[in-house]
Amino acid sequence: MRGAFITLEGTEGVGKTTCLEFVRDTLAAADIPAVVTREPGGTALGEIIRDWILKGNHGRLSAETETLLMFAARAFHLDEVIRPALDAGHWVICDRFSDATVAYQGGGRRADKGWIQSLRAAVHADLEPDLTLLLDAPVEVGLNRIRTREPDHFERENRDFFARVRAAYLELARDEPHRIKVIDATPSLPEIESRISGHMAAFLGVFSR
Ligand code: T5A
Repeated sequence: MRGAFITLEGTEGVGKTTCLEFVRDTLAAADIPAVVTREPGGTALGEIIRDWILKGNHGRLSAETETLLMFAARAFHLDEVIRPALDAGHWVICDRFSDATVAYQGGGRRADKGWIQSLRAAVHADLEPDLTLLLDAPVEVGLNRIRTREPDHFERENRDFFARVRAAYLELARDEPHRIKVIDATPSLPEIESRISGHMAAFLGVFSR
């Protein structure tokens, strides 16, 4: 039986990477080792694409080019890391996946969402996350948490851009409530972890190994 595919999503600084560690520890406590990876990234090619995009030393990068680069990195990531791990029965936890493209390039950059969904179908019609934890907070909360670091290509965007990203994420969650669990990311970390624990317990109950 293939392993479970879990993704974490949300706008900048909401705590995905912090919570990912907690998800990994929760699985480890249940004796389920997991492969942890991220997007864009997770492979040598993906990390090059990530580095190139996030550094932002490019000229005008259109929403469409950005989208295609995300899916190029994703297609390779699926072939090299995600599908082999799942097929071998391992669980995979991924920091962002295709929902991020719908939210950032579709919502934030206003690339055509129908086109993005067709790319999604072309690249991984056979595979969607089994569980997505969407950390949600007002844009200012996340941006405040990361305000002391040097902003990357996306973090240089304005508040309206992130409001559109957040709205697109919440729309996805409304469309797929069984897969996408929205977690209020504004309270303290222990409170958020307790909510994640609840979702993980329910998920572990239905996803038999
Ligand atoms: N992207 C990605 C696209 O545009 N399209 C795509 O298809 C994909 C896959 C990737 C960028 O690429 C874009 C989106 C992104 O802009 P990234 O590093 O994955 O970059 O994403 P970021 O959002 O930039 O990651 P961040 O590190 O900024 O945010 P996280 O992971 O959400 O936040 P985290 O865990 O690092 O926490 C940030 C700070 O907040 C503190 C932490 O200790 C840390 O200092 N914190 C809290 N503080 C108080 N209370 C809490 N509850 C806290 N939780 C965390």
